[in-house]
Amino acid sequence: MPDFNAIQDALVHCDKDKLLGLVNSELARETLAADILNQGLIAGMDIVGGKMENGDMFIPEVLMSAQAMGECVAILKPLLGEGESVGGSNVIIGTVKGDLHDIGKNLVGMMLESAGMTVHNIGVDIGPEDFVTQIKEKDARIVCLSTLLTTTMPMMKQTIDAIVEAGLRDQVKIMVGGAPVTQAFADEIGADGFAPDAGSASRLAKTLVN
Ligand code: B1M
Repeated sequence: MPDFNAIQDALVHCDKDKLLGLVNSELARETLAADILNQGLIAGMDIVGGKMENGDMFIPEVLMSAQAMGECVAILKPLLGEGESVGGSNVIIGTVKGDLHDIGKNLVGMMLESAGMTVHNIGVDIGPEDFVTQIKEKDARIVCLSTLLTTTMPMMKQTIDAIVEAGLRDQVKIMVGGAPVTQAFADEIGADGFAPDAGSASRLAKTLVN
């Protein structure tokens, strides 16, 4: 039986060495990478979020957990295949201005890459004008906007408005996501699609380009 609780516990206690050891031993036991990610790491990060909210964990500790998770995700990355591939689609993915969260956005980028798309991960705290520049430079067909903060959700609308103003709206499909984002919000701001997690983001991207 996989021990996802031990993975969650090591993540919550910011114990990177233990966490890496646990992830590697689950892989050696042939536990699926997607299960380690979803039931171990993402579930553990939810506990971290609750503790952060209650004041039981502070920013430096949360950062250490996030960094440890990032290293584990890098190990899992080659094993997170997503079925049939869709080549040739240039994707820009970034976290909108004012927001520095990047783990979920990076996971979405990885899933799109494993679906065969060319992904340009342009980072965090990206302003509308930088998205516009990158769409032009990379000749993008899909733009993915991520945010985890309710305070930066309006920045998604501002980014879409800037893409419209730059005359690029017909060139790109725009996907939005991140914990506070909903389908209703995506509709309200004029996005082409919303996905609640990395797996569905990859499926949505395939639908949008076909
Ligand atoms: Co922050 N933080 N944080 N944080 N942080 C949250 C988001 C929060 C919910 C914690 C809490 O209070 N419970 C809260 C937001 C509250 C709100 O706005 N409603 C919060 C806050 C308040 C803050 C600060 C303001 C704290 C402060 O300074 N007082 C600050 C903001 C800094 C800033 O951005 N300007 C801050 C800082 C940080 C750290 C730097 C310490 C660190 C980030 C490190 C990093 O990313 N490199 C951090 C972390 C780690 C979290 C939590 C604990 C975990 C986030 C995470 O990585 N989850 C988070 C609480 C939580 O989410 N439970 C929290 C795992 C990740 C796999 O999930 O990112 O949701 P997620 O991504 C999912 C889906 O959302 C979706 O797919 C992903 C994979 O399945 N998805 C998309 C994401 N993007 C998508 C795009 C798509 C489609 C799907 O299409 C385009």
